[in-house]
Amino acid sequence: MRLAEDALSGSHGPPPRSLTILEPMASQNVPAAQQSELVIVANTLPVRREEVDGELGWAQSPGGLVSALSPIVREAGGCWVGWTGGADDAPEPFRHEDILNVAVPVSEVEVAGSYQGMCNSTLWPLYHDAVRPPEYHRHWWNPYVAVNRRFAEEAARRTALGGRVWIQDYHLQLVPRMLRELRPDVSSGFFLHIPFPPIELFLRLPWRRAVLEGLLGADVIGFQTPAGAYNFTRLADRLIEAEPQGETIRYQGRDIRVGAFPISIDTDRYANAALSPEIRERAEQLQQLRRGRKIILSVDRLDYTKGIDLRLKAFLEWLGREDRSIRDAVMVQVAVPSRERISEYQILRRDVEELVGQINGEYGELGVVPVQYFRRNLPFEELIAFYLVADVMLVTPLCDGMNLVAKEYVATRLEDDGVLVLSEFAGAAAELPDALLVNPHDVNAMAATIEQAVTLDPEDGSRRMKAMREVVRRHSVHEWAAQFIEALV
Ligand code: ADQ
Repeated sequence: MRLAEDALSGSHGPPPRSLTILEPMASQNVPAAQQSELVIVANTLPVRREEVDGELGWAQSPGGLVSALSPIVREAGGCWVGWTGGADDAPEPFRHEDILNVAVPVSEVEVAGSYQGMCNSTLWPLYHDAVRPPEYHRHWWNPYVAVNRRFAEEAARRTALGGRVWIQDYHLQLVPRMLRELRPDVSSGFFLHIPFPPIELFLRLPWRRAVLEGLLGADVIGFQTPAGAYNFTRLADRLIEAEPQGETIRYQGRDIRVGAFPISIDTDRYANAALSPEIRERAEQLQQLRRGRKIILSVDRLDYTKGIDLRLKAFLEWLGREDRSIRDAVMVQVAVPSRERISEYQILRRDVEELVGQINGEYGELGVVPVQYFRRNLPFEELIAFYLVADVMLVTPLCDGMNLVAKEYVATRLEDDGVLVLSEFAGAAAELPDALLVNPHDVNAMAATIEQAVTLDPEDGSRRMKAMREVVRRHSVHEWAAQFIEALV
């Protein structure tokens, strides 16, 4: 059944401000010779300011996306349009390691309305199963539109005739359509890093039609999982006159490809790091943590979608078993601070820290602490050393687009040992069915799975890890990026 147009606008006043009427532009003050065949558009630039020899310069940002895309963009003589992350901070376009970085200015009011508001307090919780209530504020929508328009205009200026533009993530969902209006000659793709929600949730969004039409401006729309692609296709069928036909949607005379492009990691980088003598030495030092106990590790951004609080409750429950004690296992929770200006994140931090205090207070003994909690960003080498000593890796998000931590752990287990406990609701579960899969909302089941993990038959564990390692070996982030760009012809 298709929803009636009236019903769409009726409950929310007039239909959303039209996104159209952007005049097509040819090159707009960037000479053709300086335009790029391949343009990446992402919320942030692939570089960040860093002090080098006492002087402020630019350094490549950490993270899989940047390391996967940089070589491809470089090879294509390409350009990256993004925000520096600072309010009103827009240095002139500059080259860094052969990539032209074009900074888009975002004002302080826009950071509050678009980034913290619409992106992180509306879209983020809504797309993650509404595990926290999304907030809908009309005064956040206009800054979101304005920021998207600025990104689209910059991408339009920078792209060569017939070039390709790849737009990343939920911050920029209106850009594909705006770009099409400005530059009908370019082909564009959009990739969503977070889950695309079921229609029943998406329809709550007051600006649902504008967002859907924004996305449908792309030629290729990629999701982490087939479920995301399915949700999107079903929505397009219900909400507007789009006709799904297998892997494509026919809309306004165009065929739009919709599919799953599961992201991965730089597998070789993790596998090589696991062989590094310095990192192995550091892992040996970390073994001191063990003192006869199993090491259970979790590594997350401190985000309410990651299920950190329920996981701690499950560990508490496991410790309470008659046959278990703090001499059997230590839990190491590493949490990198995130979005700290948003109140839901402040509440989460307080809850997590209270739980850690409760467990350590109830069960700890002099010199034996059951939960080791580190609220910080670990350097890469230290992260790998932690992966190497972990007997059990608990990755239990309530909802997650993919979850790279699960894949990173697997990639470092060169001896096929170690047990991955993985949430059914992480995109990674679709590719790693050999993990011990768990429902993160079910604290009893999680406690039982922790028990299963610490007692798993080594042969069974090794078979599972081998199969998972093969998956991440075969499909790295480099293949992911190449496949998507190839689809953009
Ligand atoms: P994130 O929600 O940020 O990404 P994730 O995929 O787990 O989640 O990536 C986090 C990255 O940060 C990993 O590379 C991890 O190693 C690193 N990290 C986390 N905590 C750390 C710590 N304390 N110290 C150092 N490093 C830490 C979004 C989506 C995901 C999707 C990715 C990529 O939410 O579902 O997998 O994008 O598409």
